[in-house]
Amino acid sequence: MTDDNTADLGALFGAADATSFLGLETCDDLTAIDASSAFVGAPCATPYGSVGAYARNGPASLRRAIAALTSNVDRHNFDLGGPTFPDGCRRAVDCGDLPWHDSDFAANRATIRDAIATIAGRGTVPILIGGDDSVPIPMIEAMGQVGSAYTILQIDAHIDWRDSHMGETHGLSSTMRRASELAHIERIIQVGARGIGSGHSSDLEDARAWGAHFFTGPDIHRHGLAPALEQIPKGAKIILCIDIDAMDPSIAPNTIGRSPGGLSYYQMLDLISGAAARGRIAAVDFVEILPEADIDGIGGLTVSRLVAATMGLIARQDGPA
Ligand SMILES: [Mn+2]
Repeated sequence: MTDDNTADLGALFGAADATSFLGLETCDDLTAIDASSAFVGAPCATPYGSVGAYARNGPASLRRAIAALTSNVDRHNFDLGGPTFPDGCRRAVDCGDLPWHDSDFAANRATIRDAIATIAGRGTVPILIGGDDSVPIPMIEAMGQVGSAYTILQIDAHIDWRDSHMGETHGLSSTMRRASELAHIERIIQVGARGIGSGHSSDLEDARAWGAHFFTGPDIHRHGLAPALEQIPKGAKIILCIDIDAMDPSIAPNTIGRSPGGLSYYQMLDLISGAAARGRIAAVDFVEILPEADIDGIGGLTVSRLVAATMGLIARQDGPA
């Protein structure tokens, strides 16, 4: 029982205090990493001056949110039809949070780029946990050091095609525009856009002219997920860019850009597993995690469980070692 006399799931299951996500093994030396995927916290990359590093506590909040399940990591996960990490499959590790600076944004981006290139270069799928939505820009850049011809599946309430916002070209409203400029990004599929964001209609026109494929929030609710998944080429190398505001605020209120009409937990999971079934997940980010905006831990619960399920899907990509 906790101090306020409410029963606690962690106490019920016998969970120990967790300093790592899901109680996973930690990895301090990225050059020696041996895992199917890696939780990498990135509190900050290129924040806008008006708001600063508002999502800096995102990674720590997910470790806290799933701490009650640390003793249950090997139990049956009904989201996956087996244990999160099946026998013989490589497990995930937690690499902690990357160091960051509140004014040297180029240094933040270099830190993220180096970490992602090292991890992905070892055959481990990085799962970058933000931080705001500027964090994926250096991650997407880094993937060009280990491969080519990637498909991005972006799941987000916003399209992020601003060329610049408040004089900053590497901020969270420009993520997909910067990705589109990279030679190793072949295709961009964007799912979940809805309501009013920071983009202009001309940004959407630019994106369509580039060849980006859009499946809006209303499209998904009316026509399902299959049309979006069918746009992923068979055998594609996939970079999953997940802004948690893609989800409905009723299940993920822990974000700054809440927008009604969002996706459900199983629509998110089915998009991720559907992508894995089409090709191979090469890198993932979950961003815009703002625990200060959460309501009774509901968003932390949703996002941390989705990250754990994603780790399980990635562990299954290579099958037993
Ligand atoms: Mn967004």
